[in-house]
Amino acid sequence: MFSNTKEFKIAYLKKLEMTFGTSFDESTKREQFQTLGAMIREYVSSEWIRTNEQYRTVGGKQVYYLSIEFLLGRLLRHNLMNLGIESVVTEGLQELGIDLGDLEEIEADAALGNGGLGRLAACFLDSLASMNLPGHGCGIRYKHGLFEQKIVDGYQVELPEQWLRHGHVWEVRKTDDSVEVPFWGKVESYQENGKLVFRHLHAETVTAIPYDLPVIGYNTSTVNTLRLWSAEPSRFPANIDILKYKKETESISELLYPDDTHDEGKILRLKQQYLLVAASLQSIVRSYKKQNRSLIHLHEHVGIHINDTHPAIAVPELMRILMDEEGLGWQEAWSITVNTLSYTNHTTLSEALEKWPVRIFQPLLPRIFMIIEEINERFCQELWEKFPGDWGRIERMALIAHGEVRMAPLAIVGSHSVNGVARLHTEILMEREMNDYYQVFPDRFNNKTNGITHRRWLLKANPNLANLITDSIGPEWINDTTQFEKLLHFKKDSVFLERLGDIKKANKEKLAKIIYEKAGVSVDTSSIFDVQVKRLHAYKRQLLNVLHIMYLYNRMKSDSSFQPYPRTFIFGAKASPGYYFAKKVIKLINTVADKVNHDSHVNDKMKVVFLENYRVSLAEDIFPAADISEQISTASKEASGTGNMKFMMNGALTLGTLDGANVEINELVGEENIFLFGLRAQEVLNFQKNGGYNSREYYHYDQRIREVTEQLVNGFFPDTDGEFTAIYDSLLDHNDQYFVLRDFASYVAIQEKVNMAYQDQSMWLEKSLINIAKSGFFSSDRTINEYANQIWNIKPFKVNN
Ligand code: 26V
Repeated sequence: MFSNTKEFKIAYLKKLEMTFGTSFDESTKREQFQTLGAMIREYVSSEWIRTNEQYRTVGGKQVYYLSIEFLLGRLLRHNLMNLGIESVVTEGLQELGIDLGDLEEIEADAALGNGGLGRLAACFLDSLASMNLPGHGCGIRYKHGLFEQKIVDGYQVELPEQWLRHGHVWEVRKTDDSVEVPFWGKVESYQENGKLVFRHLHAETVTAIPYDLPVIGYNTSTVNTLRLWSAEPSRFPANIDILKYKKETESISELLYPDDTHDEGKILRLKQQYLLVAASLQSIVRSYKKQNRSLIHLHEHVGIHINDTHPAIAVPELMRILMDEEGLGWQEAWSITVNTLSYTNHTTLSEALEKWPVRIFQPLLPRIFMIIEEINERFCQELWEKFPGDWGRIERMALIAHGEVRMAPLAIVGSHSVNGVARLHTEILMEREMNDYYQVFPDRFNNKTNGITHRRWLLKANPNLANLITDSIGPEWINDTTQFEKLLHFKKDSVFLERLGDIKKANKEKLAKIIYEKAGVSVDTSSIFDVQVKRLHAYKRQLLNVLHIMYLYNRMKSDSSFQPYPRTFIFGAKASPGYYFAKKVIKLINTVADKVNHDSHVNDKMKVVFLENYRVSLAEDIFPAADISEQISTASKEASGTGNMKFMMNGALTLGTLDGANVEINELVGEENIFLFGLRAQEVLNFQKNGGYNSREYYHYDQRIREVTEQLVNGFFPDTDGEFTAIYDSLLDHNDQYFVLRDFASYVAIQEKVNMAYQDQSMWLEKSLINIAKSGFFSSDRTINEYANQIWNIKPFKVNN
């Protein structure tokens, strides 16, 4: 299509005129962006077609990653980079007077996810394609992604997100591949040729329309597919209120995680999950059958991955297809199902473990419910034989109990592999949370420590650091992240370290500009950039971070000899719209920021910044600029964390608890190159099991704690009457479930160590270098290789062109 700048320019101008019927001089930035996007998509289409064709005819086993979230972010520069045409395009545009950076800003983030789980899915897609692995994503094309956050008067305000307003240039609508998905109705059974058959009658059907996105591998011909489903009305059934039906149908793919505090919201969420599963499985089976293969061998050619429990209905749905549509018997269908499916758990928090009331589940998905009942019956029978008389165990382990369908147990029983996402997390699953199941299926459980794509989070987000690495150790690290370790040769190389310091400084200046533009705060780029960016949740303890800032403020006000090294505390976080406590913490951060930033006694030494609307594209500017990575969850609560890995890869030092993947970070970099504090996971779990923690004691014995907690409620912050009572109560009346006060002293002490350490710049840069050098382990290429070899049994397949 084009192989040099000149050809690119000609093709680009022609495309722009043809698409928009306008001359280049008259065109808007948006038209210029859309033109470029459309061109790139066309550019990959022949490779996309070839990949699909060869997968169908000569390729081996393929895997499908079912996920209710894909947090893709922007795709323009990522795609250009992976295609290897970034410089041709940049130059061509430049010659036309266009800055690629400006066009990039036009693209809306595809924010079809909340946080870590969705971003992990996006990183995995990049690794699959870049390593020539036949792996595709299946998700939902939400009309509105995660809400846009505004901070008004210190409060979070949620605006509907509108990423599709101008269309999504990367997608292709595939009407001909649409499938029907039935809800409600009744199931009838009757005998046919001596066999019991089932029919789903009077169902309300919706049409699932797929929109395909190309997933372009780095420097390879592989183009995999992310298929996102959208719900539309089917042939309008007779005698119904058409408008109501249309609205109800379209609402299925309207919103990410609709509010599910009421039954109506619960029904909608369950509909979303079934839409994803039923549409994806039909489409997978359809394309499998095109290969003229019998479904008896499905698991030899197809793997289906259940990302958290949201797609766990894949277990009964695959059983339904194999039995009701393909006529297989139970035993045969069950063995194919278990061998095809695998499941990842992403959290042990009980409020996030899905359970559906039978009264909702059964009428909405009547045939699926029947199959779960049968799976449950047979499973409980097996348990009874294994543990005769142990009623308690059977009740704990049943898939349906106390009027609820339990999704995690369904996924465990119906999959051949169950994995956690970091070593500690997997241990906690096996030894505690899922120990009952581990005893029955010890071989199913395994660990796959998370990873991140170094192509987006280093090569793209931090080009200067990427260049320094390439200059120093050659470019092989891009395809093989074990090469990162070669950087260790430069530990004592002052020229290298100085360049590393300069790059960090430049990245901080870039972020400082953004901070000034977005938040109106000017920050000192020689201060320590101390960053906590992640979803807002009590267990992640943004509160501990703010209380420490309040303590520093108090001490600086009362003791003029106390002169800590200058710091900029940076926060970014969205709170779930119905999560009262989390929203109060956002208000508190902004209230403290206001106080600190306007107090001339302290504001040359410290600033507090809350960056609104934290999202993938903003994250790409934040990670490269951080000095300190705050990973301070209550030990045992964070399954893995992946932001911790992004910071590390960009040379920030971790300040954290021994939780999630911080455990592996610590092991890799060694205790001198990380700042650890706080309770260990085992201690937290013991307190939770046996009691013995009394937060009031810490309040009484630690004057610093007394002062900061009292300031939440004593008018210290003007016009905040009653504002922070819930926070105060959580700490003192509800015994501080997340051990904030218990870990406070240890947190203050480690922060003092950070102050000392930062003042020896060459030492600091050496630590930073060691972190980068050891971060290769956290490439999602490593993670995906483990999934491919140990769970999915898929092999790289080089597409021929
Ligand atoms: C989500 C929510 C949303 C509403 C408020 C309550 C609540 C509680 C927990 C969750 C977690 C959902 C699952 C999830 O996103 N887990 C994250 O998965 C990441 C990728 O494996 C992992 O790095 C994070 O530690 C884990 O929290």
